[in-house]
Amino acid sequence: MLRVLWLFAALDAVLLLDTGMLFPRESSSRELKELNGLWAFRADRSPNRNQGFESAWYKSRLAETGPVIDMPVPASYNDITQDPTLRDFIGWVWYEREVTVPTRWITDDGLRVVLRVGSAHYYSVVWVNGVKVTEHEGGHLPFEAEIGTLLRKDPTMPCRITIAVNNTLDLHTLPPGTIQYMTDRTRYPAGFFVQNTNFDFFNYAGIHRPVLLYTTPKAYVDDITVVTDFLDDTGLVRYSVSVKGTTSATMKVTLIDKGGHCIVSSNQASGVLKVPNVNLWWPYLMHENPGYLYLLEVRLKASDASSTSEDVYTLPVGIRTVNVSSTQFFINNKPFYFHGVNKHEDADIRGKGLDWPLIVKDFNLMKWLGANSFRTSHYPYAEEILQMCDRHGIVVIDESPGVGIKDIRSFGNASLTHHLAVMDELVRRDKNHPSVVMWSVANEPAAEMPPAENYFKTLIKHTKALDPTRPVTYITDSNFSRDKGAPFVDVICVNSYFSWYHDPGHVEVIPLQLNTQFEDWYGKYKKPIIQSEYGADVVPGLHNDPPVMFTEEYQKVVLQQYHGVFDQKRKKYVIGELIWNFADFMTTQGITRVVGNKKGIFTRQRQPKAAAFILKERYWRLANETGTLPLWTKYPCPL
Ligand code: GCB
Repeated sequence: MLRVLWLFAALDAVLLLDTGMLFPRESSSRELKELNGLWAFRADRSPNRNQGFESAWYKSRLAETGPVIDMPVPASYNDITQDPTLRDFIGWVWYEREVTVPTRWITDDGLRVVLRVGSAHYYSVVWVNGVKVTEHEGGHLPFEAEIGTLLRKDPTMPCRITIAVNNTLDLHTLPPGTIQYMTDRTRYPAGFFVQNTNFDFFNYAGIHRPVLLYTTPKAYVDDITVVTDFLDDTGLVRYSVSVKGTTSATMKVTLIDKGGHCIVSSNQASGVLKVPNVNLWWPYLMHENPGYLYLLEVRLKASDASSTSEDVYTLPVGIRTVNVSSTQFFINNKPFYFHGVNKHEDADIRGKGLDWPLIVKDFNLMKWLGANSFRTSHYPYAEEILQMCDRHGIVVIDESPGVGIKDIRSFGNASLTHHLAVMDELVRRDKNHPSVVMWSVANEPAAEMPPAENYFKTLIKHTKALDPTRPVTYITDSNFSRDKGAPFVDVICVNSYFSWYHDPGHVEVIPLQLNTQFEDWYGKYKKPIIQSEYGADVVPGLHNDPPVMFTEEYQKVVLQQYHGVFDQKRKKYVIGELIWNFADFMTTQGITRVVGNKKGIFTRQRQPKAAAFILKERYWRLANETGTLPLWTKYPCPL
């Protein structure tokens, strides 16, 4: 009974946003039309980057306003052409695509037609046939607009979608940045400016995730929230369905197992479903059958005087719990040790654009490596990636785009308000993913600054109120002992680069310094610790023995030095290790980066460096010690 009450309490946490953001899925009541492919594209190169708005480029076909080029969607635009000014472009770019919408979508005024953008970086304004339908601040998260009403106003018009996207970062965006104008005319031409940022990845821009149209009936399932628990072998699924477009509807909610059998159903919009002989959702390498998902099918029937409609939405549900003690992290009440990676959404040519071959390759590499988890450094990843995590049992620390908050002006009210809104959007999108076990609100903020205390106290409290079922953290650098936000986190996540940014070349200091790091922080805060980053750059193919920085040998020995300490501390309070980084990735140009950050254990093209084999051996050994290998594997690791 107590469990059930707790589940109710957990679900009462209401998101401040007034609409849901369910992943678009086809069903017997919902159709979907992907708009991926080639769009017309034009960068606004006018000095104030505002000509597109002044001349209303959205009012006519983009090709009529000036020269356009082909631009693939989804993709970053930066690496698509040979033009360095487009690679480094800052300001508004314009995308346009004309779509033919099925006639019945227009004639049937019982349908909603929704235009959805998976993500666009950074600020977007969207028009349909010259009429503004929405705008959205922030990359990495989806936004939508209902456009059926507009299309029906003039059914003879085609559906011309124009999206203007601006990648400019300022003190109040997430991540923050500043624009610096260079006014010394002896050194810079007129109008010269640069975008400064405090993060270590290329500020790729454009429409990064799928754009699509989908339909729902007028009375529709707007959102579903699921919180799970179990008692002995009975699973508990507390759900709540929010409905829009009707006040009188009937509902049937059914939980279906993998074999397609209906396990339990209800006629209520919210309640607790009891699942006998539950199959829990387990992480990869913790159970023989990881990533077990049920389906929660919601059928909503609504009628008015003239007609009856049905909306059907099906949500995958994994039943699992997450808890934290002062020394351990538990999934389904069993200790869980994170042996995983940090990633980036990053690849040749497509930049941060969603790319299925890359996604599947990365999952195959993570499984080959024996990784059971990753952190979405340093922003929310595509929902398609989280769905893969749910299915494969890869555990996720889900991070907001709060990276590079270093300027004291970025701790003010405007920044905090936006950061809170981003957390609302992030939790709204990702709350139902069993793979997501922790929220990370930021990476390496200047947490020693006085305003950081109130900022993080508010931010973490807010995130916990949004989702009381998951721990909250932010990722700290080695200033942790002066860290003003640390008292509020549930798990301490610390990044350190001993023998790299400090004492370069001296790998022999790693054990002592790492030991001190762990003992200091555990001693002060008595919270479990994840080594959330560690690593070293390698130019692939560069060799030297004895090891020298930037060689494959050096990366190997750095890792081995860290691992010795992890092995001592994981018996006490260290609950995970995440290598920086899974793969090499692009950064802005600078004297410490040789065509990007080279701390990957795989190259950007996903070929292993020598250290990948060290990590693979270790992760499979850890899995063998702490978990249960899947049926298809044999230690030390599958071929
Ligand atoms: C860090 C950052 C990460 C960088 C990494 C590095 O602490 O969190 O974004 O890429 O160090 O390689 O310097």
